[in-house]
Amino acid sequence: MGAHDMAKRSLRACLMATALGLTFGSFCPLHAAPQPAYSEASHASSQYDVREVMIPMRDGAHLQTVIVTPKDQTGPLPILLTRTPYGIPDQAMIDTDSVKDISSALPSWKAFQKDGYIMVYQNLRGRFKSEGQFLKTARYDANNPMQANEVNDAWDTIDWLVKNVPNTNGRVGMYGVSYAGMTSGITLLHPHPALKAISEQAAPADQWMNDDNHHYGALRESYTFEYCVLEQTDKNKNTNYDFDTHDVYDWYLRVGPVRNTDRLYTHGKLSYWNANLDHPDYDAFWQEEAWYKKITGSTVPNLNVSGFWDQEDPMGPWDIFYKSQSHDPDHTNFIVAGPWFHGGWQRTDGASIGPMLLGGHKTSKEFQDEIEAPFFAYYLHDKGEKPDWKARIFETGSNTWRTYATWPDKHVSPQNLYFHSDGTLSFVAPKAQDTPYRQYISDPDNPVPYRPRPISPTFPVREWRIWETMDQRFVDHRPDVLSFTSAPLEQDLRIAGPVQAHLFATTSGQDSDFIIKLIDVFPEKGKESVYSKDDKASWAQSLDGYEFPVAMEVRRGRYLRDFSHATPLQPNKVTEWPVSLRDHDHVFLKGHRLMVQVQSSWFPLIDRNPQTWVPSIPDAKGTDFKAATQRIYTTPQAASNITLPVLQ
Ligand code: PG9
Repeated sequence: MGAHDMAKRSLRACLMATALGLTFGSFCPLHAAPQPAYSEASHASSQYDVREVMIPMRDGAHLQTVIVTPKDQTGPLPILLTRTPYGIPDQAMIDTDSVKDISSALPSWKAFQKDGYIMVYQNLRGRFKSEGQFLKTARYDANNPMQANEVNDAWDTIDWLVKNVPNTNGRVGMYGVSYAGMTSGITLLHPHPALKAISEQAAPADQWMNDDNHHYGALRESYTFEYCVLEQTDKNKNTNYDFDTHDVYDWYLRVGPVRNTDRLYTHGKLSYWNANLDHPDYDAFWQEEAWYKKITGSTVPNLNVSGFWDQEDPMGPWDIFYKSQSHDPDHTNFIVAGPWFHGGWQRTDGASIGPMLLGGHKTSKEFQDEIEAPFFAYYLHDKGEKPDWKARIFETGSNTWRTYATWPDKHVSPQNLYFHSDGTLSFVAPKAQDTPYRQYISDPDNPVPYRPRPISPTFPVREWRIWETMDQRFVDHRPDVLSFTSAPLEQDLRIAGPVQAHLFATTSGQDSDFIIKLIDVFPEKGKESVYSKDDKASWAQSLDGYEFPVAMEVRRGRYLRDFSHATPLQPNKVTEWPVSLRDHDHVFLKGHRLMVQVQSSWFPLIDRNPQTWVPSIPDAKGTDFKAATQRIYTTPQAASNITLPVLQ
């Protein structure tokens, strides 16, 4: 039944109930103030009243919503709203405090309770009991007020909440991680007047350019496929794909060209997955999804939050932050970033990132108590001070919270770290030399794994969360991975700001990928790690000699010239590959070495590039995949390097 039919049914039931003189149970569009306001279920709990309601949207669809009110509420409170596709917490979760296990109810809700909030959780349309169709899209057409989208659904929800929930102070905040970050952030495009503060956290902003689904057009094969299974298989649950192998590297290699996933297994059931395959280029479909481009400025105070080791949406918060900066006269646009995987600031205490300890800090707790809660308290309760900073960043290496009045910091000076053909790395530009390049063979039949095998499925989440912190020694012996390493640093090297690689490279093929990793190599005898040295079982987890990735990125050759139109590369022609490695704040400590690794596959995170010319990679044939010779140039004219934002 479509949303429209549901709405008609609801209206008919309402009319009938009214005619019969009954009090209508669920919200009725004919009643301005429905009686009772809370319709479906109301539960007793020791500390909270938990009520479930179906809130009507403008097109008649009703969205399943849980309202959690503190029992000891003495006066009007603000509302904090989270909108999620993953399932809202039920009574049991709230009572047992197990809400941390799902992304819709974040642990920091407890940190908020000292100030007092009415917490509201809503399932997005089409998920669980919410009516309508799950959109799985960030589209928004300002000229079509009846369009079903997350901007209008948030607007209608807030409008209903301020009119129907008793004893509020009329102010609403929104927050959430990832999908729920997107549903918070996207309200910047048309905020309800009662929406006074938001915190988008790890929100995707441009799914083709650099978030969940693609990075510069390279398809994030395993994540995107498994995510679509998770959300598009069954309306009433999150579904994990049931792989028939322990090592999904094998499964994806066996599948071959990406379209085979659908041909062999999912048979058209995953519409969003198929959209990814049908739209390999940055076409109108993806440009419409890149919702942050419609931001005109900081329309609602917004605390953007990002993790430097976010394996899903590393770019979204920075895109939203930078775009909102274009018009921020009241200084209401902020960013917080730290040593966290995707949503890590809500899921762990943040005392370590991978095996690296963070100097006794509990970065997540510090964020929740000292940044996030005061932010909402200021805007929703009039408590405390307005933040007088632009960026609060936990810098790794020095393990220090930094406060920046501007971001990037004005004192940064860009310095080039050059690759040399003898495998070294230094701030000295290369001189003319005998060997102008280093080379390797990239073979799509034997792609470089993105983390040590066996590779577990993305869901339920196991190593997936922390793979970006994994020791890169697991590949640096491979003949198809080039490593460039510096001498041990004589003093600390502090970087804060955007990191940008410039690769000068050739391929013997007509298309190719290059993956670049900037790595902090720990001394052979050094730092303590989260693993005890006495524990022989965890010897391999010591930080001694650890190759810790600070930044990693992929670029796909067919989109070097134009993201919207794929074009072949000219074989063996030296070409510059600019690769943005995003913003970072890290200190490479004295005695550590810098390393750069270059490779041409990252599987099955990124789909394999056939390295021959095909109009669409998902639709390539098995025989299109061919080995290619890759050369990385290190001459004065073609000096491959990484530009680091160095703070003296
Ligand atoms: N990274 C997930 C996601 C967000 C939005 C769209 C698709 C996926 C998430 O963690 O919610």
